Amino acid sequence: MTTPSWHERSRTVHIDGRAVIEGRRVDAASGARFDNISPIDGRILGEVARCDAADVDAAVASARAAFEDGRWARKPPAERKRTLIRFADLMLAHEDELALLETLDMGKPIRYSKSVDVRLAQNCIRWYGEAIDKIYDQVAPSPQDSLALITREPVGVVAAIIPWNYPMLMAAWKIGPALAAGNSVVLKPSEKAPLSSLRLAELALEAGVPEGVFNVLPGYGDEAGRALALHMDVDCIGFTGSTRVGKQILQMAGQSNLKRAWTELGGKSANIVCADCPDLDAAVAGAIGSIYFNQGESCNAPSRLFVEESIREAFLDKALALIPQYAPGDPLDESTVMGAIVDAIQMKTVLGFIDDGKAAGARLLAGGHAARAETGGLYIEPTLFDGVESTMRIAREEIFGPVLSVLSFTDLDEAVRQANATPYGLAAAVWTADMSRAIRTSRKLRAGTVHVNQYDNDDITVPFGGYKQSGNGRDKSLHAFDKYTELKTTWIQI
Ligand code: TXE
Repeated sequence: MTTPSWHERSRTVHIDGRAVIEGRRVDAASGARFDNISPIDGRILGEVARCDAADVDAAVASARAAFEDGRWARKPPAERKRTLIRFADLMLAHEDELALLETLDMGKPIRYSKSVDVRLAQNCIRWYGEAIDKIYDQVAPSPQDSLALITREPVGVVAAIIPWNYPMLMAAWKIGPALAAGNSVVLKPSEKAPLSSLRLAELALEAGVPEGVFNVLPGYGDEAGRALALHMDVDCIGFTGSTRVGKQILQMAGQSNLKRAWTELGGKSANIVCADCPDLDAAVAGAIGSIYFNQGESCNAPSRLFVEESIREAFLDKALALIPQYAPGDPLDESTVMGAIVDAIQMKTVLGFIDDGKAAGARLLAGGHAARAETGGLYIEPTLFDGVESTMRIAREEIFGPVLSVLSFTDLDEAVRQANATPYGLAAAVWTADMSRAIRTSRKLRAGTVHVNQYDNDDITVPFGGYKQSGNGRDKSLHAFDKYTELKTTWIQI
């Protein structure tokens, strides 16, 4: 028997848009729903529960009760570990289904949903599961008549609000450390891509995460999201999304119960290629591959490329030769590397930036148009502007689409100054064979991650997050536990 194609499977995959509260699939209390539209071809995948404040109250009450009775929080760490590893195993066992839901929901190519999103997400859950029974608390250097303990405790009920660009992975980055540390979680996925989060909650239950410990509420930001951020019984909120909404999240945390609030926000990352870069082909492939990966919908996408003037032409020749490989294709075809833009709003935003670049006088060398309109889906050609000035909007604002702005430089210090002249500070890169220069430059770049002679290599072992208006706190690595735990001092008189 031959394996059915992704297209065939896409017609039979089970879509359930109901919320998960207290371990059960439920409609929104109001009964309201909205259509889930696939950007691949405009088809309606199904209906999704439009949760609001009433559902938030129910999910938070369920999470609180689970936390208080200790059904998860007070389990031995080794037991939480076993459950989370089972959860990761189940994600792998269902990798095709999860990959398909992700691709249908937000348009990324199936090859990456499977080889990147599901793989990294399950690895994240597994890694935090593996870590939790290997972390020791501390004994302070206390006097002889005392014993002072410094211990970590789960913070309680954690709300996680995530975006649509890597829905499953962003869910894993939040729930991995939060659940491992013993918290209860209420996750609100983006209204644009809720399906994988809902399925994850079912797999978590099947793995043995107790009811009420992991709830998922699909819905809109200004309804379910806002109610979570303002809730008086949520102890901590982990947010990934736009800087605009990140600022509101911090305000709402302050306005309500001072819940701990962690934000991972936008970026306008600079990629600096010096004339002495060790391998020009690798620098071109890194720059092009990273900006067009995920249709440019990555918070750390290197959207500003600073190339040393003496190699600009050679660089551009090679870049333009590569770009056709990134032409958008059918996301359900395994050979496709560039998929659909998430929705009509994002499509309009990106095309608006392209018009803006043209009007401002940047030279459009590749792309610049919508594509594959005959499919009924939303696609944009990989786009490259040369001759971009730092003052142009396309060089200053986050586009979140497949648009690369090339700026050239003759003085590295000036390039670094311009690289830092942004409200953002998520990622940056420098390419040079001179290691002293690389280290000096990476120290000057004000970004949470600096890549040297590569762009996309990193893994779960290192922290991810931003300086400045790219947010606070860090996802990934053991540092993420800082966000989801409280430090307790216990001073014992002997
Ligand atoms: O993000 P939002 P959107 C940037 C990117 C993109 C722009 C808009 O530039 O073009 O943001 O995308 C929830 N209270 N990034 O509109 O609105 C919302 O429902 C509480 C960068 O999707 O920030 C979703 O779950 N929650 C980013 C989440 O917040 C609210 C990734 C993110 O939505 C809310 C995504 C409110 N008032 C977009 N309003 C990155 N850097 O990774 C919205 N939400």
